[in-house]
Amino acid sequence: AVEVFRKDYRAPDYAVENVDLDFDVRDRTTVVSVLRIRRNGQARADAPLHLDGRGFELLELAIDGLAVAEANVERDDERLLIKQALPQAFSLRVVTRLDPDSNHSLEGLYRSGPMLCTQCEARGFSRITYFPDRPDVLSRFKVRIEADAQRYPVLLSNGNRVEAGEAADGRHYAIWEDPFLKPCYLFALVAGDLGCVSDTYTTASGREVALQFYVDKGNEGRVPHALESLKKAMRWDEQVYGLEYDLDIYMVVAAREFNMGAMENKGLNLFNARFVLASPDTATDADYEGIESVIAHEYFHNWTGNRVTCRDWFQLSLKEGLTVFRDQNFSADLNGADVQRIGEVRQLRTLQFAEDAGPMAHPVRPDSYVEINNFYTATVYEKGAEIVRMLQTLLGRETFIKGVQHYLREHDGSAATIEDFLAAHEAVSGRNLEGFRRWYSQAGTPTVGIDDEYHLLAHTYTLHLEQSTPATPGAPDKKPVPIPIRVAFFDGEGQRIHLPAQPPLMPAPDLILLEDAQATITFEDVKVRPTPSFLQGFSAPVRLQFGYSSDQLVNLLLHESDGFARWEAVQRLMLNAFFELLSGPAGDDTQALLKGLQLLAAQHFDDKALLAELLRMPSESYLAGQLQPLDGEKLAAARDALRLRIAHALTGPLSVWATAAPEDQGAINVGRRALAGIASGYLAATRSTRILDLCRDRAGSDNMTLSYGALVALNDIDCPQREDAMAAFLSRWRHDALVLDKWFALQAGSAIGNGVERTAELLGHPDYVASPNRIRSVLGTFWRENLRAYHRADGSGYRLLAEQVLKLDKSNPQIASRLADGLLGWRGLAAPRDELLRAVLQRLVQQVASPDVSEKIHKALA
Ligand code: HT7
Ligand code: ZN
Repeated sequence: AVEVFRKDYRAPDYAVENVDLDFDVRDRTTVVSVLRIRRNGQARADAPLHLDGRGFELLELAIDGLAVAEANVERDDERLLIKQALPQAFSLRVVTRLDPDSNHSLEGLYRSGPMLCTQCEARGFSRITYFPDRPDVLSRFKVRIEADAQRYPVLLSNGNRVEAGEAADGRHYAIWEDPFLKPCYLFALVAGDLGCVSDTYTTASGREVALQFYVDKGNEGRVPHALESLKKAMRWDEQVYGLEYDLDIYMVVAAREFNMGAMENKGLNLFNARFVLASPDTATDADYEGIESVIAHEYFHNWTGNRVTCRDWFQLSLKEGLTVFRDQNFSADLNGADVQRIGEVRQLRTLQFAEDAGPMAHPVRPDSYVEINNFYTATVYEKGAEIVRMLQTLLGRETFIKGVQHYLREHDGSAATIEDFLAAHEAVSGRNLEGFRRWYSQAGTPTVGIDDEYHLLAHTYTLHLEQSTPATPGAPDKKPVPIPIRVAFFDGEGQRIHLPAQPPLMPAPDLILLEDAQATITFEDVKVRPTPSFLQGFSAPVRLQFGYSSDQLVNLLLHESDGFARWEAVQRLMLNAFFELLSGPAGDDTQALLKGLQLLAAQHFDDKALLAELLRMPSESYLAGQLQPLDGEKLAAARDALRLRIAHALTGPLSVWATAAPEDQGAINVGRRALAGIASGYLAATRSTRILDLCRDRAGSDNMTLSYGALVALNDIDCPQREDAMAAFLSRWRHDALVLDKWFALQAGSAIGNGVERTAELLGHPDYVASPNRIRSVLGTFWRENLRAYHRADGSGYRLLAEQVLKLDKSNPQIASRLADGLLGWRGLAAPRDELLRAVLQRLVQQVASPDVSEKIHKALA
């Protein structure tokens, strides 16, 4: 595999103006592709034609009706070069034969249950036919699909269906035309036997759009939530960004087998079924929120990604960071900003900070890659969204939205760069974003250290700030970045103290803008020592170090109005207590946490969902990122001890919350259920029979949030109630793949017994199938959330994961590569685990074939 560099970008020599595709679906599928090609102005007259293609049989290759001679072709496993003299405009005909049934990579054309479907981003189109598979080649597509009418009654592609009819031998066909220019990664096709749920949406300008959801037959009743979410997203984009949908039809197809969450193909989204299907008895409240946000994300791509796409894959965050930011705002507007933000930060810190600190660290706009699929990362997506959020903070929301609109207008129908996006914001704001660009080009999580000094006599309050970014692989020297730090100050009783702005370092009373490596701000006439609340709303993706006292943290927990800041305070208290319990018995830090939580429990809370978040313990995987060197077994034991301490200190309120568990939908009940789940989790740790019985009974509820919450609470407790509840759940839901995934995840994540042996047994369970969702449920949960088992000192956890990575490496490299993330961090492990894992990697690197896995392991061992 070769490394591709951003600096080597060259505009394509040839444009593909029209793409005519004919899919003849039989045991094998034959694809006839006719391309109308034109040499671009800047290209040399003798420029060869570069085409990408792999994994199919080539039956014909002709230019303007004449077969291309072998002598004029240079070919390897991945591409083909036509070197003969070419006219300025010509037609290329390529005929290929595909075997979708044996395509387990789930890229290109593949089978998912009763349908054939495609996944083309990033380079899947070149598994279908020879084509310049790069996002800056934009074409108009026309697609004819012919297939057996009984087996594949539904035939879909992008755009509008312009013709359909019967064909010979019980077959039928459909022709689709997409009027919009698009890169081939947005091409999609579906041929299947599916149920359909339809509706309509009227746009702000009064156009009627048909909405169609295609799902496995029998699942139609689980579509309404996704459908409603789509309509909400369409309305929100009109109201907030003034963006309307542009085709007459919007289709969503739910696939059982899907490598990621969903795909924004123009007018024909393909979805992992878990982000479409929901009913109260099968999906948790978290699943409902996930569906709403993924449906919105893919819809928002219609503008940020499809109408304006990326020039090359280095610009991926141009569409992904911006679209994540947009879907985050949508969810915050719909469901409440505080809890939404807390979830975002938890995810960013757990996944992205870890990535930034590991061997795969890369800038949001990477400089090079071996396998682009390895760069669909938390850095490109989530850190990319944080950068867009900071841009909005710096420019103000109104100017920011104008900037996005300006960018879309300027680049509509073309492929753009991150630079274009920033230039649009400079144009509308008149600001110079030179320093800000560094956020895109520099890897690593900046640390901001703050010290404060209060002079009792002089009544001055001084803040000393400094920033630094740690070295990342291949990038030792880092420059300062502009960091917006939202801030508020409180007195000892939790009353707000208003300190004045001090431009340019403090452009507003609630915002510090740290642009240099160091800065100092002094406030005069400050009557009492303030408790500062730094980074409200998590205004920048940094690690903030400030020596908060326990009293200050409790003060913020109880009195801050910013939900994120309250959560941050309790996280710090929990972390302090965790570290105390890691190295010895409970002491002052644990006492401070318990006191803070008791005071919190006595407060009145309308927002039960926020209260649940404040009480939730940091996850094992988050804690893993805080502990160097990492001993997973010790970590899990200290976390268990913390859970038990909290349970004993709060038994009264926890018991009240655990029992208030309503089944009905509705926002208030979502919060109550979240609280009931957290509360029963704590109480179960005390092993009280009453709560264990309650959880066993609740696990049989017809509300999946309650049922699953009860199982989570029981999951680490070795007791008959758990055994009974798990067995009943399995027999009730064995037939339902999405719910069964939950059972598998619970088993793989349980702290009971030998988790390595149990996980290995799960892989041989009669109900185990190697679908991406099931693999993630078992192996993803095992390495991310069961640190006690995964990091066993005998190295058996590492060996198990490596075996599975190797197995998948041949069939589905994308999934193999995701799992391989669990193997990369050997340097941060406590002995003897570091050497055991390194040895596993050294063996694995000899055996793997895919560039996906191999790129990561090479970087981990470097
Ligand atoms: N733009 C998509 C990213 C993607 C993908 C989706 C499904 C399967 C494989 C994939 N590779 C890349 C999804 C998104 O971010 O919206
Ligand atoms: Zn996306």
